[in-house]
Amino acid sequence: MNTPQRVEHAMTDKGYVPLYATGVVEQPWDTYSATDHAVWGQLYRRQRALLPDLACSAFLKAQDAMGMGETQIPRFDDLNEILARSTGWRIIGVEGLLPELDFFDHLANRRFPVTWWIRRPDQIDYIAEPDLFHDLFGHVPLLMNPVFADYMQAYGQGGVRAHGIGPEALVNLTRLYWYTVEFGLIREASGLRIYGAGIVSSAGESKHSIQSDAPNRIGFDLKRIMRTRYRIDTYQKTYFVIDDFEQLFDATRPDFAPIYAELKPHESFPAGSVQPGDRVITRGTGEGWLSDGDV
Ligand code: HBI
Ligand code: FE
Repeated sequence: MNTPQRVEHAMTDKGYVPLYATGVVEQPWDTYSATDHAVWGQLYRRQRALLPDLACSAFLKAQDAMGMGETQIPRFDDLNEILARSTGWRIIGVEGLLPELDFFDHLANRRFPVTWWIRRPDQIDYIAEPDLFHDLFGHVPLLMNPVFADYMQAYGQGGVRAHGIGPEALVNLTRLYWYTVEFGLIREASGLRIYGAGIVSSAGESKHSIQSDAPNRIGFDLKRIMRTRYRIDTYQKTYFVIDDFEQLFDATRPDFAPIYAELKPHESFPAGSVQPGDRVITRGTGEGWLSDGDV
């Protein structure tokens, strides 16, 4: 495998994070080693064994339709042929986490940035930053769903606007991404199911988010989410549950500028709190929660 083009480390609200070169790169598929393909295969098999009872049907259906499999790391070009025909989205290769405005601009133009490199075997269970497995296995399948695909674009457009409004607006909007695109749950006839990429790409959190008594599960509420801090280094203390993807897309119809202004004087909520007015689906026991570390 080539070497990722890491540019610098920067202190952010999420701690000390690596920043990468922002250019779009061709997926260097021929440079993946047997170990890289084996890491993909191991992660793919483990998640696909777990997810039939845990992930939402749209995710599972889309992943099959895209032809992702365990034998080798998928080629972006192959996935793009299928994506282009279904929703007009396209994946592009990137070195890793992008500055927010670059990231939003890609989404606003229906381009999803996928990290081209995959984690090492000793990082199978946890990696702090997005790699190819998280981006491709976790995020890309739902881009095949027309309503979710439109939500992602609307989010990117909202991100570009929030970036122009200021840092507090961006914090509000980032929480929406976190509690939906990364860690969202959806109600299906068979029960609660996962759609968030951060969950479907994690064996531990896939089980925890659906089966554990520890976390709160609360009905989706845009302003509530925008005020809620989150966890980056432990399982979430709270998951927000949508009824369908239309609910998510509809939430992005209003102009967020007045909402940011309304929320500005208010304090944020701790990640594990239950608030008056919450539609509580399950109130968590809080077992195993660390008392600090919300961001
Ligand atoms: N860059 N490549 C990449 N992938 C992400 O998921 C990502 C990013 N940059 C910023 C970012 N996510 C977050 O700040 C979200 O708020 C959008
Ligand atoms: Fe992600």
